[in-house]
Amino acid sequence: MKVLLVYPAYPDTFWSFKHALKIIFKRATHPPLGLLTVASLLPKEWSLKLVDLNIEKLKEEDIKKVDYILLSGMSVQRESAEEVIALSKKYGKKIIAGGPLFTTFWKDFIDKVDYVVLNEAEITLPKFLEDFKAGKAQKIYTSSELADLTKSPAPSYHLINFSHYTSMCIQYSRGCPFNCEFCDVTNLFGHQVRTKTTQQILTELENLYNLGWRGSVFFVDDNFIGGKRKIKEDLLPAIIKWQESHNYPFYFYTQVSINLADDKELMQMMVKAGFVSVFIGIETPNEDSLKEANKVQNRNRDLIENIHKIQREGLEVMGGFIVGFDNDPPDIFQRLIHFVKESRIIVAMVGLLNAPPGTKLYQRLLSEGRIRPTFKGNNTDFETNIVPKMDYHHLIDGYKKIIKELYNTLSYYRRISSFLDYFNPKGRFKIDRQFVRIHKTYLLGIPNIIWKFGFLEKRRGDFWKLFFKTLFKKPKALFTVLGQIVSGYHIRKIHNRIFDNS
Ligand code: B12
Ligand code: SF4
Repeated sequence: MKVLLVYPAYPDTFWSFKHALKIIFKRATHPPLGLLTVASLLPKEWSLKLVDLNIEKLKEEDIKKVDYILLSGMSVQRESAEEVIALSKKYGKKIIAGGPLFTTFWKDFIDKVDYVVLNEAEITLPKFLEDFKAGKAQKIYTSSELADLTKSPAPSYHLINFSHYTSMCIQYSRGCPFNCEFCDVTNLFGHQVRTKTTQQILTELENLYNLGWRGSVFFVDDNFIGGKRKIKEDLLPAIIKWQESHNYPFYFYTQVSINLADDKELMQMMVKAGFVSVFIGIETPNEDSLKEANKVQNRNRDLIENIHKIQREGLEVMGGFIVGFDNDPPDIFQRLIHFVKESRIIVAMVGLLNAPPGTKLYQRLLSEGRIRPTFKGNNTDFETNIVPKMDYHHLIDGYKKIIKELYNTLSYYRRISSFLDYFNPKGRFKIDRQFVRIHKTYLLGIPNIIWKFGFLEKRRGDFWKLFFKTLFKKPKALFTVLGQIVSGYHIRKIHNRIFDNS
């Protein structure tokens, strides 16, 4: 059996980082970990090829040669997924579809693909394969049971070409103990935090290492600190030991909840293990909106001080923010701008409140007649599927104001500079020289960043000020700062395009 695993292309969005990737000679930020895991669940005798459309085009010869297409994707990749389906049909190839897009919107695809194998493949795919072998495969496979991750196979990393990606992905846990109204993570992966074993993670790190990867690794967990005790007692000590014995080939980033700030020991262990940054859903500085969103973990705390605490321990904080809550007051935009500047968060992903189907927010707004049919799955493109309480035009104007204020070059560089004043990368590991040597990003990317922002772009003087400040005062933060400069450039480009079209 010859199989083609296809990952659809992202549109040009905040998270695509397309404009930044060009500068550092890369094609995508992350490989499709879902498909790499699915690949490991398929019969060993099948011949597999993976095509990530963010890296390369789907060639007609590739389709012609295979028996089946396995298609994955998120909601934002719908357009590209539809194109893959059309092309596969043109050559009479059968499609097996799975992953978040199809799990959420299977009804839209049931007549377009041959099989939908939904939810977690560890549960549904073996059942499908068994029936398939017996010649009695059904149209749809779904399950409310959640997978035991200790039985999830190591991803087939060998199917991808590392040199095109900025970061690899690894997953320790699924699920989140919290219950934020707008989030579909718990709907897809449950409340109970399920984890792989420490040994599985060490094997996966070892696999990446043996295949030659060096540099950034994203722990894609919904909330890496969802089960604190296990990571403090077991996982982190093992990663620290592994990193030391391998001369720190990797640095990590992940997603956590704000209560990380309450645990100094945990922050220090994460830094020692090689974590350099964390993404936190801050959402809003407005207490009533946090209450409305059931964001209990963010309530009744000094969020700015908490963020500073994490930064002082040596972790950069990226923040997710949302405007458009029912309880947002008219001055929310100004308050949010002030908050981001005070917190010294450089990359702040500010989005409009959207209600993904399946969330509690979706149910509530549906019953209030406030759901619109347009859900694209991307909350940073000035579109929303909800009817906000606030006047829609006031919301969009306010949102644009935030973006303009936070992402103009001067204000962005100033935020990096003030972040540097307080950021303490002392506890950070010494970077292994091999990874600088091996990684194209550093060999070619850094000179290109310096050339572009120091000689070609606007605000060159500000770039050099920032560059030398980092070099002399916080040299360990140099990669972070250069990375942020490139990210800011991408975000500006994305927003300019959206402003031009609106
Ligand atoms: C890493 C990640 C990213 C990364 C990289 C994505 C990548 N290349 O894989 C980045 C940061 C780029 C990203 C961005 C976004 N993401 Co994201 N992301 C994740 C995250 C945290 C982990 C994904 C992952 O690797 N999981 C581990 C693998 C093993 O799980 P999996 O992919 O789900 O695959 C399993 C099953 O789905 C299934 N499966 C998957 N594919 C297939 C295919 C077949 C044929 C079969 C049978 C089964 C199958 O089997 C796998 C094993 O169980 C998930 C949350 C999560 N817990 O999964 C969100 C998630 C996928 N992202 C989501 C969203 C909304 C986004 C953004 C739109 C956010 C935004 N507001 O802009 C952007 C869009 C990207 C873009 N460029 O525009 C949603 C998708 C919801 C949906 N229904 O589509 C999720 C589920 C989080 C959430 N609930 O909000 N994301
Ligand atoms: S903490 Fe994050 S992952 Fe957990 S429910 Fe809230 S938004 Fe979702």
